Amino acid sequence: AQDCLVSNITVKQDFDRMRYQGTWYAVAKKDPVGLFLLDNVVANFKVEEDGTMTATATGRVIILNNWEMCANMFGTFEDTEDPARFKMKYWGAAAYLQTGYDDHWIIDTDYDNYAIHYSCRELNVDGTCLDGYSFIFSRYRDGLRPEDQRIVTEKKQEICFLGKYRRVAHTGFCDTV
Ligand code: FEN
Repeated sequence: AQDCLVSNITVKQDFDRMRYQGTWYAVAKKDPVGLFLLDNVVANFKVEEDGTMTATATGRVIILNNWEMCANMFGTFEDTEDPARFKMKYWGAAAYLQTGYDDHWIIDTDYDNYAIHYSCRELNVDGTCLDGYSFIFSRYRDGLRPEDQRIVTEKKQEICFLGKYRRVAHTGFCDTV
């Protein structure tokens, strides 16, 4: 999708939600407009007994008066015709956290090392993404293996977010939750 049309973005073929389960550490993210998770982002995916995919995520946020908190977020995923494209309903454990309903696409993953997630919230009239966010996840806190970095850079380019990512620090701030 080098034309940057959201409708031309390809996702992981035959996405296997069972193999995607467990802990993923965010190593980089592209932020959307508005409130989001700052850093120390860790997600945990699960497939429920009825087959529904769910996830929890934690991350550092700064609320009023510069108060640092760990946000505990929950997501449930609605299936679509494409196994790698979901709609995610999300909400926070605390009432001050925003709720939402976003696209949640798995662009690529090898299940054991890396994953590239993508969400476009708003389209431009030309079909490119006006407001979206993306996470690069690793199974390991320390980051991606060099061989995965090459794939990830390629995919960042395909989703037209190359150069828009920031590294996600893991300082242990949310480790006690
Ligand atoms: C994802 C992994 C799978 C599970 C979920 C994910 C998405 C999380 C989102 C979090 C949004 C956070 C917000 C924070 C907020 C993809 C990681 C669920 C989309 C919106 C503040 C900050 C300051 C304040 C109030 C609220 O609301 N932050 O004063």
